[in-house]
Amino acid sequence: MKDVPYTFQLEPPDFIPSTYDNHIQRRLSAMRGQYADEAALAQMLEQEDTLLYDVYELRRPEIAGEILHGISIVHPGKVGDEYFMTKGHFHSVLETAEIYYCLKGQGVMVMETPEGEWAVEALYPGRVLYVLPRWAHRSVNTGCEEDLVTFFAYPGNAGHDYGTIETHGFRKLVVERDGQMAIVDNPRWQPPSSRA
Ligand code: S6P
Ligand code: ZN
Repeated sequence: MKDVPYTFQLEPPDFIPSTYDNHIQRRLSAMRGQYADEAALAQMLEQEDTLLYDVYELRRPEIAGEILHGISIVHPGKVGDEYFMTKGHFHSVLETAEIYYCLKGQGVMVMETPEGEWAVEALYPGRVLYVLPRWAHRSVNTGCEEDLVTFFAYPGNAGHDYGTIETHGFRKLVVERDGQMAIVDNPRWQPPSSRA
């Protein structure tokens, strides 16, 4: 971890930071239960535990006042008709926001609040997205061939709650229908008020 001000480069075509501390890779096997078409996921897993996304982090103390930041790269592909996506999470400290800046590719951010309000915003190069405090977020690559690359920054004390999304999923799924991106209801999702 650096103890003097620092810079790093984000260069095309890959935008992998010129320096980073942590490289996380998430594969298909980490997404069991998250895709609507479980048979398609099982079938794909028989062939290969495909890499879905990479995250490159610059390490900072996980405390208020710091800003955690890095690069997220979601690769192109689908499970059934549902695009490759991140696991998605709420921040453990709900009242913490996040900024995303899209550097490459085409995609969307799927978001929702604990009360079930939802939003989907497009991501494309040059686009900045402000994820409000309290909104869970998942990035989805809707492109055919290109990676979806975003720079992200969020408060050091935010933490991650993956469990709520793992259990209930997001309210909306992003799928391909007749060659186009479509937003559909997640059949697994229940209103927060009716959850056990
Ligand atoms: C962290 C921030 C991103 C994600 C990354 C992977 O708060 O939102 O760095 O960690 O896009 O997504 P996930 O849902 O697997 O953490
Ligand atoms: Zn986040």
